[in-house]
Amino acid sequence: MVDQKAVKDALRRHQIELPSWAFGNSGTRFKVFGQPGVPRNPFEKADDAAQVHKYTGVAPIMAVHIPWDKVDDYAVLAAHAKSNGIRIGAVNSNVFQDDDYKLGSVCSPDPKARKKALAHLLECVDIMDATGSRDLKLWFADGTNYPGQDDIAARQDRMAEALAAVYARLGDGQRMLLEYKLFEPSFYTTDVPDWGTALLHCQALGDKAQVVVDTGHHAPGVNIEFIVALLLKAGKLGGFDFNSRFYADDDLMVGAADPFQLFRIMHEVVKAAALYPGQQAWITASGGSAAKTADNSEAYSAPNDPSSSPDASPVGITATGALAQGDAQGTQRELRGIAFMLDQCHNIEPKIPAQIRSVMNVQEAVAKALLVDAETLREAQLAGDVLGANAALMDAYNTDVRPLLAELREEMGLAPDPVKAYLASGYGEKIVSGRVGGAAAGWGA
Ligand code: RM4
Ligand code: MN
Repeated sequence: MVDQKAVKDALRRHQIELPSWAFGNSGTRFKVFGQPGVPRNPFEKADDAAQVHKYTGVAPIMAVHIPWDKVDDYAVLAAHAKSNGIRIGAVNSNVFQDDDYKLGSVCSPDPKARKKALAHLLECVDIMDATGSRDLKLWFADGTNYPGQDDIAARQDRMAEALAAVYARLGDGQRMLLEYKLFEPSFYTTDVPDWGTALLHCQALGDKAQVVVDTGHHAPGVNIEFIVALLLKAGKLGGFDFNSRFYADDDLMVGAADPFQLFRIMHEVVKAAALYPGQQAWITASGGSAAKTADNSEAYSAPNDPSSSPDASPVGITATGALAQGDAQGTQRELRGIAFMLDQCHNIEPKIPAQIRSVMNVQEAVAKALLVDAETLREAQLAGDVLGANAALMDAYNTDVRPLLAELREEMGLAPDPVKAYLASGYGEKIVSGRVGGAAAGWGA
């Protein structure tokens, strides 16, 4: 049996980062349907993000996108966020919306375009200094449309050169997260199309460079949890961009299209003790002949509460010593602080409730992953009990965790139903009547 209190403790500690751009207008290349009351500047985006945190209690971070969130003084923006109970998270660079980037940014054959792109990336690190952000998130639209258009290998060299220059500029406690994407806007090659390419670059750079997995950036059918498991093992998973998709990079609400996939991903995260810094280690299936210890049922005990799990091993070492200790500790050090970000657009649904729903969807997947009975699963796996092992996973997935989450919210002093509480608050009406005049924020603004 899994300890419910320990599950709740873990859920309380797991934080989700919101994208500023989810609060602005968005659409497809066919049409942007504007919504009344959307923010007109980054300060109003922070106000809206703070609402999501207010009703969920686990989303105190807002990522920014530059120049969409350009302000005169980023320290003022950070202070504004702080006064609303949130902070500024990842700084997302934007080297894809300028005429100079027609042939790419850091990979462009044109040295002027490369120089301009690099200057922007370095400016983003300056912004991190001002906001106190830990993460620089790099996504490049770079690529080519036609065979022969440019030299694939030479473009990799240009990418590596730019990344190295940015890496050298990072300060203590700052990381760069490299995001890959299969295709779009380029249709023949993309310069960072997959996790292998991203990982090679990050490995060449060093500890402060890690990979971001955007769940919408793979070919259909790709086993994302496998990628997650390997990046976790390598200590190179820096963060997620969560969203869901039916076809390509749909940017729909996370957990909407395939909640089972989200659960499988979070199962890997929980197993790797990477849900939050200091998460107590999970018992792994690679335990081999490792002896069962007294604290197996406490696999999710609060990490800072040794009394709840007297036999618990230090963070990074499984209770059974299942992983080689050196590996586990090394991996844990690299993993500290995976950014669980949302990267979504709410084209037709109201934005703030959609973000609240998305946070709830992530929490449901995490709760189910935490409910997997580690010991039962491990025993079945080691015994070659295919059906038993699968059942251990499915039992957790099929648990209705909504009552547990409602209870947790009440314990946190929150309403049990965050969407309902937000809708009843009148904030939605207030921004519609209050935000008149000025230009609504949106893609490219
Ligand atoms: C890209 C990628 C980035 C996001 C932009 C808006 O496809 O997912 O993370 O910042 O879109
Ligand atoms: Mn993304």
